Amino acid sequence: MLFPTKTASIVTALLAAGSAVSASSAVGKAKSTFSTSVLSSTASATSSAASEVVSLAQWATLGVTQYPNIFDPNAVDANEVCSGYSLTGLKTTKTGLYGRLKLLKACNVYGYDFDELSLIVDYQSAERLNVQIRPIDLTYVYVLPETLVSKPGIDTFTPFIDSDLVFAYTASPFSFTIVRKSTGEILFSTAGNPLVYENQFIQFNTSLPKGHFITGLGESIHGFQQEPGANKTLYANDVGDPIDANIYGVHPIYVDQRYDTNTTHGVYLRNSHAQEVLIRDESLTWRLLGGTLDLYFFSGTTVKDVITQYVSSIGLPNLIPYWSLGFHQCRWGYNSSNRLSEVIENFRKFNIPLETIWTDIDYMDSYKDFTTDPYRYPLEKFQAVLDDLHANHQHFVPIVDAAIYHPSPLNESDIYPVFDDGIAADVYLKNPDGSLYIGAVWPGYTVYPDWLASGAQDWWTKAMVDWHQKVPFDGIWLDMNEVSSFCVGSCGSQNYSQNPVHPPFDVGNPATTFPLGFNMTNSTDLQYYNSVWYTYTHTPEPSTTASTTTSSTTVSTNPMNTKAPGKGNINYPPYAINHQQGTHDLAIHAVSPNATHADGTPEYDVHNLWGYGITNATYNALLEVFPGKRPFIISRSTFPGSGRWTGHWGGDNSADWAYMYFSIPQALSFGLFGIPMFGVDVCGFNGNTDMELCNRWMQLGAFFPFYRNHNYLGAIDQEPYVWESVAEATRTVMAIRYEILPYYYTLMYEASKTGMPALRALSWEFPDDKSLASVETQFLIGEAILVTPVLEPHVNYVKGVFPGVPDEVWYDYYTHEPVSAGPGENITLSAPLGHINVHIRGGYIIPTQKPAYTTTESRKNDWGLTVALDKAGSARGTLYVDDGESVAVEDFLVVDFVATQGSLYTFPRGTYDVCQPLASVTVLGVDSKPRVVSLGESKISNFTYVNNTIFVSNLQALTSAGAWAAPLVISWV
Ligand code: MIG
Repeated sequence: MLFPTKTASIVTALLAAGSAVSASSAVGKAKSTFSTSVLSSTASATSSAASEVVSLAQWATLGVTQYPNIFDPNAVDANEVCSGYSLTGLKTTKTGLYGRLKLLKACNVYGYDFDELSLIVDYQSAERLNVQIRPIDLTYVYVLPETLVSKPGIDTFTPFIDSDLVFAYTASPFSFTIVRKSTGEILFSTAGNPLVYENQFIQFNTSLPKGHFITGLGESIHGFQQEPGANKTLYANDVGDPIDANIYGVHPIYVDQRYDTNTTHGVYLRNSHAQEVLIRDESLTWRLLGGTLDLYFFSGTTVKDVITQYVSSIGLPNLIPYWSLGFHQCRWGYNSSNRLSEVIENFRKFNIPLETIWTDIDYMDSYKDFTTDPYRYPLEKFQAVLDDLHANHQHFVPIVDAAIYHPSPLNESDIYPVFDDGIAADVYLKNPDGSLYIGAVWPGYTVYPDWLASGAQDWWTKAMVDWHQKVPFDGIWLDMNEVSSFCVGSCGSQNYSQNPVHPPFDVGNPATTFPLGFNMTNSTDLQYYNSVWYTYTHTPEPSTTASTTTSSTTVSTNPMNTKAPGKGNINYPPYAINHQQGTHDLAIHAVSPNATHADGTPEYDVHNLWGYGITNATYNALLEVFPGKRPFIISRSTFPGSGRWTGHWGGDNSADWAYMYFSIPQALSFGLFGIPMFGVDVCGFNGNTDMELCNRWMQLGAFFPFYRNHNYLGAIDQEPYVWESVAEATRTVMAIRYEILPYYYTLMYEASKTGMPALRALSWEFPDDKSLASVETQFLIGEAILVTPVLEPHVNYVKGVFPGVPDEVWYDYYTHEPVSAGPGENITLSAPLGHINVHIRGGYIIPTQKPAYTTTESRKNDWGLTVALDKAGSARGTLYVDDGESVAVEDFLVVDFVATQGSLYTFPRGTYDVCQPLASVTVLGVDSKPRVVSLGESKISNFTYVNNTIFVSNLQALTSAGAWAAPLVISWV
């Protein structure tokens, strides 16, 4: 039960009164108890008409205990007991090879062995080779449709001779090897291990060189490198960011970074099933619970090459709207429209830029999508808040949850047209018997859109378009789309008339934890800490057994094949993956694998694509809501290709230093996954943050593409104005972020054209320096800006390396002093609280614009250029400008900058009109004071020269036609 009577009435009274008192702290005092029936009944008032509200019992969430194979010391090793296949009838085709693989001897290790497979090798382009292996009899095999997930195709006819990659094989037992032609290096080899291809278990291995450096394979909270011993479970999971476990998204791609031999390459497995990848000293083992082997090898030879090759083949990321680079404030617990406007005003009062305010599920009427709570967010008041916001060039993004509330047929006033429309259009997932699949999420028992149903898009688009007329949002935040369900199986099938039911656990309990190193003398924090308490009890009940599916008539010709063909046991597959949830049942916090799509596909085959489906549908819907404008979406669950429609946030991290640290490898990984618009919950989601952590994090987050502060319902407030020091640190860092927005936007544009993300690992930019491979405490923005954040408490310094020295020169962003560091030297930089180290790389020119409160306003400000000279006195850079919002950009401007031998040249081209003048130019690394500075023919008298830096300002009068209206030459001699 969620709200015992007394607490519930207090909460309800507070909410109805629109009180600013946080409901979360009151709710937190509720003592949690669980009844022994499926539903526990308690008198509780909510804003819905139901007077009797029940909670789902906790045991309905438990599932059936599975023993993850990777933990089982007695687990059968398929490599030991299976014999593999033998290759026959190999033929060359126009683009590669075709052959058949015959099962040597069935091993039935975790399923039914397929007798015969086809092998297709395609030389797709000079840099991409595709190896496909799949059963000849595809009756029960899910073949991922090209219409659903892009399938890299054959670019142009490439005679094999052009390919950098070569497919070699051994016929029996079959194994294959991918070799780089130019160097002879083996990139990938299954030699020595059998191919195992069963209906519910496919396994292949590749050998890896000792000391390998593998990155990718997500989503998980993990260091950047997938080191030997790492086990990656790839199964979309609604869970609060555990370390080293499966979380929201699935990205079966890795980069094998090889130094010395110039053989860095990438491997992508296009498959939507649950997977596990085991990385060991000299091998990588890939296990799949179904589908086909559709492997792509990208030849590199640098990581940047692999990224652009991979990302352009799965789909380039969309260009984000300019405004989305502004700062976003969110929290779970903005429990009234009054509170929302108070927060917006507070940002203004404290002069901290706020571009976008977000609302979590608090705004909804009983947690139903496309509704607003009549008491907490009365529509007219809410609309007034949003009108004000828009008048001030600010934006609004609401959460939209994945599941759709199922109204109770027993309650005539339980009306939910969105649900009814979906029934009419037949767009919900079903049980195998054709009845509705009914799980449970926040609103109670819910149904789930089936993105494979033909009417789903139109239904979703209509819901979005209609709702936007009432609640003028600017973008959409997609949550719970793994897709999550709080109970195992279709628990609502017999019970939905009890709706609304509460979730089977407490919500909003104030966490009693503070970050590592939390300073207990901080009286504000401590007071709060002492004022909260939390009790948790539970009475688990034995679980029910869920249904299974097994059927087939095809029989193997192999006498050893004792297992039945068919789909197998899809709810409880023989190979148990390490799904990081309670009993490891695949249906915990997820719709059950036997939920069925319109075309008959069980969720088992496409679970990892649910979030991808809703993202695609939302993108299309937003194109209707905002014709011609770029949709802005942040989605929790992602898959290869999601970047075409959405950005991503790192999910439910904790307000702890470790999670701030992990935000960097997670961001780098998402760059590689083709989703460059990435950020995490700044200051931390779960648990209470504190002043020091939030100070450091607001500064670090300012350099991520997506910059959003968000936290948990029960946690203390953490808007940057809550602490004076955080407010100050935030203003400082936001001034930098907004100043370099033209540079950042140019990088996001580049990402949308090439796939190369804005936020980069040092090793990507300096691919020859092996010592940089594992650096994940620093990162680059593009090629030119190096960020070295403090990631630990109670220090006033930070250590960092400066790649490329002594050939490269790095200037302190604030002082313009060049850094003095030796090659590979980890030097100590001063980093008092409120200061983040940022360095500009010599050789680069950064276009800037004077910061303002919103991006709309900053885009109207004067321009500047920061020219950081390299050792030879040269630099270059690029600027891309457009209207910041059109999908089909007609007018744009590209300006190339070159500085050499005492002159800076600008080369604008394009039709986008920029009327703001160029106000200032700052040149770093000038050896001696110039006698004359001039712009074209005009001499400029008021320049200054300090610290080897020339500051030229007040150029407006000379560039009043617009900074980039014509080429300029600025010289210093
Ligand atoms: O079950 O909407 O990751 O950002 O605040 C939790 C409430 C549901 C999970 C999201 C989080 C969000 C929260 N949601």
